[in-house]
Amino acid sequence: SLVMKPKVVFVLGGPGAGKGTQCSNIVENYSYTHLSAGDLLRAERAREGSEFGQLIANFIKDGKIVPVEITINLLRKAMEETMQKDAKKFRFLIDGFPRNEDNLQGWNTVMDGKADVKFVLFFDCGNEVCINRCLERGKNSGRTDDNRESLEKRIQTYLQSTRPIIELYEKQGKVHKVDASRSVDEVFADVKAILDKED
Ligand code: UP5
Ligand code: MG
Repeated sequence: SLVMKPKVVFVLGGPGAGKGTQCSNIVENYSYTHLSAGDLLRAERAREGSEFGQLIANFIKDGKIVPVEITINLLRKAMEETMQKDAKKFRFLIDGFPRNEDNLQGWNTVMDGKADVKFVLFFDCGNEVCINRCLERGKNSGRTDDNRESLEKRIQTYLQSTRPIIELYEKQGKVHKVDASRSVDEVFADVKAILDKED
C-alpha cells in the first residue's frame, strides 16, 4: 500500500513558553497530530513495568535531557500508531524535541529518510516569563519539575543545550520565530499566519 511519509514540525521554546497550549490550538484548526515528547516521557514514567521509569523521573526532576534512545522510540511508536489507525494523519507537531545534540543525532539515525522535517516553530519567551508561568501552573499541575529548583535547571538546560539546536535550524532557514511572551490569542494569530503560508 502507499503510505505517506510523515511531515513533521518541531515545536521548540523554553519551559512554559506555551508549546503545549499553542499545539492544542493548532490541532483544533489544522490537520496535525500533537506529540509532546515530555508527555510521552511522563506516560512512560507512569507505565507499570517500565524499565526506564526511575531514570525518567530523575532526569525530569533535574531538568536534564533523557537519553535519546528512550525518547525516539516513544516518538516513533506514537507516529506509527497514529498513521496505522488513520493514514490521513501524517502531519505531526513534535513538541519539546530535539532538545540537544544527542536528540538530534538520534532523530537523524532513526528517522532519516522516514520523515520530512518541514520547519521549526520557535516560541521565544524571556526566562522570567517562562519561570513565572511554570510556577503559577505548579500550584496545581502536579508536575515534579514545576518548582523553583527544577526550573532553574530547566532554564539552564534550555540555554546551554536547546538554544544551539534552534540556532542550527535557523542557519538552515528553517525557523519560524514567534514572540511567545504575549497573550495566547496574540501568539496564536502569528502561528496561524505561519501555518497558512506553509500549508
Ligand atoms: N500559558 C501558556 N501560554 C501562555 C500565554 N501566552 N500567556 C500566559 N500564560 C500562558 O504553558 C505553560 C503554562 O503557561 C500553562 O499554565 C499555560 O496555561 C500558560 P504550556 O503550554 O504548558 O507551555 P510549554 O512550553 O508546553 O511548557 P512545558 O512546561 O511543557 O515545557 P518544557 O519544555 O519544560 O516541558 P516538557 O514537557 O517538554 O519537558 C519536560 C522535561 O522532560 C524536560 O525538562 C526534560 O527533563 C524531559 N524531556 C526530555 O528529556 N526529552 C525530551 O525530548 C522532552 C522532554
Ligand atoms: Mg509542554
